[in-house]
Amino acid sequence: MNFPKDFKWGTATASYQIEGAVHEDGRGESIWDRFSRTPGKVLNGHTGDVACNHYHLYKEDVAIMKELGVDSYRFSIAWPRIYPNGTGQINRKGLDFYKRLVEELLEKGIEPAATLYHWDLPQALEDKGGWLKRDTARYFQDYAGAMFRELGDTVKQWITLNEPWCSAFLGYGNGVHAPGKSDFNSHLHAAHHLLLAHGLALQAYRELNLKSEVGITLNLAPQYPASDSAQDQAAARKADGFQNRWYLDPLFRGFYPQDMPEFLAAVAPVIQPGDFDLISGAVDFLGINYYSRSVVRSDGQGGYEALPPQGPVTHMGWEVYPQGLYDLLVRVHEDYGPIPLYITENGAAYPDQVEQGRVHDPERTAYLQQHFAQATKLIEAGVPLKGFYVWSLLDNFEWAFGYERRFGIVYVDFETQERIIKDSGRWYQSFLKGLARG
Ligand code: JJW
Repeated sequence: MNFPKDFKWGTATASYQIEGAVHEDGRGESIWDRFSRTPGKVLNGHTGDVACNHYHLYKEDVAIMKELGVDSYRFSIAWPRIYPNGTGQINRKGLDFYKRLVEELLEKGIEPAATLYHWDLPQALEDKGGWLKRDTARYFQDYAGAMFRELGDTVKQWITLNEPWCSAFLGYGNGVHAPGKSDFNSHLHAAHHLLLAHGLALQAYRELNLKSEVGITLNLAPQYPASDSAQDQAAARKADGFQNRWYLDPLFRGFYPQDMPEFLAAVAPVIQPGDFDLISGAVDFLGINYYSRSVVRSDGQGGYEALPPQGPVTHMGWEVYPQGLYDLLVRVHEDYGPIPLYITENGAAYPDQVEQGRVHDPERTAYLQQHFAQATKLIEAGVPLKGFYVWSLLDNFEWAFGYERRFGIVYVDFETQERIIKDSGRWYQSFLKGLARG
């Protein structure tokens, strides 16, 4: 496989999923601490209290990345470590953790890429209404601005939000994620305030004239019609509007999709003049998290439904469909580009087991290999794909599934905190060794 010399290869994680140490150094409560303690919300009642204990083992984890040979590490900053109540005075001890982490990465020659919001909203802000409230976007701007000033260009890539569709819909629309609210219309208020938070953070970033890059990460999934019928094609277009265009259009065109009247009516009350100018401010790149696709058909009543997976699935039940990565990025490039693209997450969960100190995970290796092959094809087709981050460095807290879904290329024994590089991690290591890199 051929990749440009400066193509960035990385691994990705997120604060609540790996850090643990939830009561240390003045960290405040997040919505995921509260949600995971609510009976019935997370499989087996798992919480992020200890997770991978990365807060204490970060040096070991950076050493593993050095051994793998990655160029870049995508992590996230926990807002409640910086502002335990969401706003006010910086908690220096919390910030110091990220300063230590960044220093360790730079010392080992690994570029830090930081996400500012990967779902761990301070509970104190949720108590005031969370993302349903416009003020939360303002508090996010203050937090983001402080991080840009404190860490600045030591972080090479800044990502404002991770997967706002998940924060808005799973958090406020169907209640599967924290804070566990379920009201379809108001989830679009949350989505709007998240997009506004991104726009305000972008404004704060531009004021500082930093040399690093700033962008946003969306979880996008191509929606294929089940047949050529007009009904199924319209169904796929609707699903695409909900999953993809509702975020891409405001960011890159400055308005919501006009073919979605119910959505437009629901969001109208929270839109204020000037919002779209902020939301559509120029980003340096778009991050895309790609895992799978959907095939959808009309339900015969103006709505749509997804077909069962059409091929092999991962432990998440998600179809393995590498071609979808290609189709998706070509489409994003054509409809919204030109804009540099990064795959900020791609990877697969499988039920791994340790056998004599080894973890044999040929399916994960195949998954990665097939998706890397699509990345080569994209570059050959002229799509400005600049990097690829494997989700995840470590097995970790997979949200509503707790520790029962292992996405790592490094196995974590959650009893002993022992790390074992899986066969897929060894494969990634030899793949990286074989590349000509500048
Ligand atoms: C959808 C649940 C029905 C994470 C979903 C649940 C049921 C409509 C992986 N990406 O751990 C999507 N991940 O933190 C970010 N991506 O629906 C990083 N998407 O709703 C990874 C979960 C997800 C999901 C999980």
